[in-house]
Amino acid sequence: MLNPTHYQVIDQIAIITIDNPPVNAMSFDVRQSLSKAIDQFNSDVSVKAGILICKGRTFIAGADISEFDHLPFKDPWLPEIVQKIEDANKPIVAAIHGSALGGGLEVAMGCHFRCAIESAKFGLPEVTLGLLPGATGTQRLPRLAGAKKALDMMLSGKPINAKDAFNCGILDMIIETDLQEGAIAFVKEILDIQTPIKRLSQININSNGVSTELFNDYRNQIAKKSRGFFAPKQIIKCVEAAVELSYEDALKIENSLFLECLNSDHSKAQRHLFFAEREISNIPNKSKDTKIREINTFAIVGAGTMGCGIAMNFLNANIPVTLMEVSQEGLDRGIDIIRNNYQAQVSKGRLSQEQMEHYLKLLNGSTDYADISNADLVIEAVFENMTIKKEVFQKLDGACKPGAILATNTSTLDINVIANCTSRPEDVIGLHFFAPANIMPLLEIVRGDKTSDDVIATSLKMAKTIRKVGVLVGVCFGFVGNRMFLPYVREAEHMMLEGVSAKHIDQVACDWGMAMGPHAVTDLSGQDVFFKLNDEWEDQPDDPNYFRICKVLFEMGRYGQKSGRGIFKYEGRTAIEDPEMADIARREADELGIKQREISDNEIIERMLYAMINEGALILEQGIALRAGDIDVIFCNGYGMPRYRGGPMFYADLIGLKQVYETINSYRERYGDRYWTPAPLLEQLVAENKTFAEWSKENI
Ligand code: 3H9
Repeated sequence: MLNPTHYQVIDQIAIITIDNPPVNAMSFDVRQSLSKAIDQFNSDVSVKAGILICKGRTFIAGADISEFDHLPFKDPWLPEIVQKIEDANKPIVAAIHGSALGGGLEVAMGCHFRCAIESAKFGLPEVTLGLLPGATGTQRLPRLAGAKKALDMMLSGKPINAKDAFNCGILDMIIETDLQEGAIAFVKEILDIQTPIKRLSQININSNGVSTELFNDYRNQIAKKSRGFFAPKQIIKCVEAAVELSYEDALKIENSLFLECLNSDHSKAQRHLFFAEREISNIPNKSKDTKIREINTFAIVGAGTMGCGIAMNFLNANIPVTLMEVSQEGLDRGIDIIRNNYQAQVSKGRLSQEQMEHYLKLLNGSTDYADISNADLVIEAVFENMTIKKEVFQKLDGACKPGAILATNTSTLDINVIANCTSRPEDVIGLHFFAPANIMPLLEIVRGDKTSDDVIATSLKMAKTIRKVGVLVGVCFGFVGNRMFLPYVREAEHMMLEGVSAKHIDQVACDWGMAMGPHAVTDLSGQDVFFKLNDEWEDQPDDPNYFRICKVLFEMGRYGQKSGRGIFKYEGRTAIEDPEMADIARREADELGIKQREISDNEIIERMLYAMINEGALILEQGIALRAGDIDVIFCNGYGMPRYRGGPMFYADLIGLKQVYETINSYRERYGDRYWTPAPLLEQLVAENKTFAEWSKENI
């Protein structure tokens, strides 16, 4: 057994140190060794008090999430450890740096006092994993900080800082010197003035202002904010129990609801994403010697909506950026877009006026390529047209210094063609942001055939700097996200021809959990955008049904939200069903010889998702995405897929690939081979009884 817990005595104070890199997660070895250390502490007559502290970059960051897939848990389990600490016969103080998260904060709340350095963070992020704080956290935090604060922290999952933690009672002291020295001084003070030990399980919750109404308010809040998620409702139940029942009885509820969450598909999906989002930085065959290029100066070419949104990412990270346009008028318009975006945030109280002014000061405008000749990274965000992009890249090639990274924000075009029109294709990469670019977390990092490893590594690092989820993908039409999204929308559209209303299709997608229905999305991006996007695609299916509605709407000038009418009618941004759409669909169906019929909700969701999954399988076998998990990360960060579904490939693994395969074959019988031929990889995995996740592990 490893022994990650050390016991040492200084001035009659036991220093119990956990050392389990990288984040001191409460793995079995930590639990077992900590349990022994507490036994030693209890029986050590030479000590008067103890300090629980951690080595490395952080305090305990929670239970070891990787153990959650291997039930039953090995004893001693975390709630027992927390209780054992609280039951200790002498005071124990948690001394915190870094983050005390989840089980880490629960362990700290088992201690009798808590002190921390000012930079420390405190949180119960279990909800982000589809869980609840199941090591007595739902019972202790309301006792320490009040039911409202506890609910806010547990339902948002967001950590708070030391000052806030001190103000709400979580912390007894903020230490301004060295943590261990400060904690020792704090313990000595407690001993001197004989401060009574605080055992949270034995104190009552302050129920002032806590009523049924409060809980109902939270239920209403989560109905909107956390639509479809399972764990938030269970968290509220636990806090309600904490207020209404004895500690012991309420704890039984916490325990049983924790297990329910843990075994739910939601939590499995969210845990999968936790690891998948960390795995994206793991690039196979990357040499350890790959250097990161130093990038300090940034420029964006193209001050349209996209370019401006991209620029805001840098400004928001306090990084100066130069925005370039060909005309002064276009540049002024772009700067206005950015100012108006920030102003809207100020009006909503999300940003201070001062902060906005600060960001705007970081923004420079230019209409001259010479002004960006010194940029370390230039992102082109001009009109989505190959001729224009080539022109811009030739200019960049001439203007930019050697070693500058030249990136394109194209969403579909061939990066290799763009790269090859420069004299330095190794410096060219795709950085595909998603609209609205200042908000959506996803960034597809598209490697061209000649993109150098250091450009890839630098881009991945840059994504983290501007707080984007950067996923490395390969070149093909639409890369990963748009390539898979097209079959999803194709089916949604085709079902309109078959007689299902756009509203109903969108409702089914939203009931499944999507943030928006497919038709609302195409109306938002623009039917013109979807039409042109397909039109640019050399391999567009030779099929008159393909995106037929989109084509007709484009020809009618019904572009969507921007023209007030697309698939829906718009009053402001509110979509209203347009009865004319049913007529258009019927007319087109007649012309194409498509029979209209009733389609079940099950078929609606299956056709959209399975078409997407089948494309995902092709993408995997072609090496366009490195892992199935990368595809899942893309869809949950850029396409409004709910995290509790875990992404399309996880969802397919969960349903079972055999079922997906058989269903695709049944659609093949009805609709033909063109769109419904199962991907060879899907066929292979069904034969081998494997999942996409297993295949990804073996093939990385
Ligand atoms: C819980 O506590 C349940 C209890 O309430 C009830 C139990 C009964 N476990 O994020 P990073 C790994 S649920 C296992 O890149 P950073 C991570 O995978 C838990 N592994 O670092 C990565 O591995 P690799 C509640 C974990 O500096 C490496 O550590 N707690 C865990 O950007 C570095 O991670 C949470 O949800 C873990 N708990 O951020 C907190 N945490 O290098 C989860 C991390 O192989 N953790 N790893 O890819 C975090 O939020 C961040 O890791 C943290 C550091 C902010 C701590």
